[in-house]
Amino acid sequence: MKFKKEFNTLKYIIEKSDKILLFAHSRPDSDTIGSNLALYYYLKEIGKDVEVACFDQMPEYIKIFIYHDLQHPDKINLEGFDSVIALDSVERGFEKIRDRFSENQVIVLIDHHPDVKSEGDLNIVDASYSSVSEIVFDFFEFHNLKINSKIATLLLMGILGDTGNLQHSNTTPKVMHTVAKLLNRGASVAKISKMIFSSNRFSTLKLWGRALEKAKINPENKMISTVITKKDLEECQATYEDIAEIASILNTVPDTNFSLVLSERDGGIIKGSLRSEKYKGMDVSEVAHKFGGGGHKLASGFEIKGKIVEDKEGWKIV
Ligand SMILES: [Mn+2]
Repeated sequence: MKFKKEFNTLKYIIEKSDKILLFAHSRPDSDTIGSNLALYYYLKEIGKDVEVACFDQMPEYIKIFIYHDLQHPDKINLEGFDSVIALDSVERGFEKIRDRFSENQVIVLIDHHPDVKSEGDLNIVDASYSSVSEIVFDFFEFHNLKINSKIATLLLMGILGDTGNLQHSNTTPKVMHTVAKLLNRGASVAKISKMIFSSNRFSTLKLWGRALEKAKINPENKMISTVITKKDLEECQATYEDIAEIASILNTVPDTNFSLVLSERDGGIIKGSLRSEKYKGMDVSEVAHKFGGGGHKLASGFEIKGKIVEDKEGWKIV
């Protein structure tokens, strides 16, 4: 197992801390919530004073599964914590509060995103992990910590979320073993499948409809792409959260190499989300880098200045 030394250090840090802050990434997903809450319940169990902080609240589809009040970082006393553990959030929200901690507060970073440049006092960062929930599971297993069914369910939720229900190429044999172990510890598949299959809001489906209708395939590079304007979001009463899945859906079309979803954001920014599948043999992070972005081989993103203009012929970026 990787991170033996780090897992020992983390356990030591936890033992020495009375008050611990956990941190989830902005617009939280099931991995950041699953890993944060799994650790939260463990730390509570051993008598620690713990809070989970995040700049945003939990999305509806997770709320129907488990509810937890996430603390806005501006509304809690950050100086009061002995240590802080940022899970899945290193450069996705945590950088905004990082400088507000002092020298004698211990900072732990646990992440699986590539291109993570920040460093804490302890870094457990590895892009070969499917999810932070998988890393947290390894920590529990390494120290033989009790994984009850609640913790098992949360970690499984995180792993399923980040592997697209074990469909993405990050579903390694080790992930499958971890899933089996979590099921053995009582993770509730019924609960999770209910969450997965009842998670689509009406607004999400309407937005998907728009995006799929506008999709086009470039025969040269076999890119399948579409656009979402602010008007689309307003008319469907959808949010940015509803955009996430579209790039993956587009990828299911045979004979395409990768997908691109361009969506209008505030301040004249267009966000590009790139996705591909391992069998397609494409590295979308190369495309993202060309536009000053970054990410994984199979999931990347970038931001450009511009506007999406639509007319009878279709759409273009100006
Ligand atoms: Mn993650």
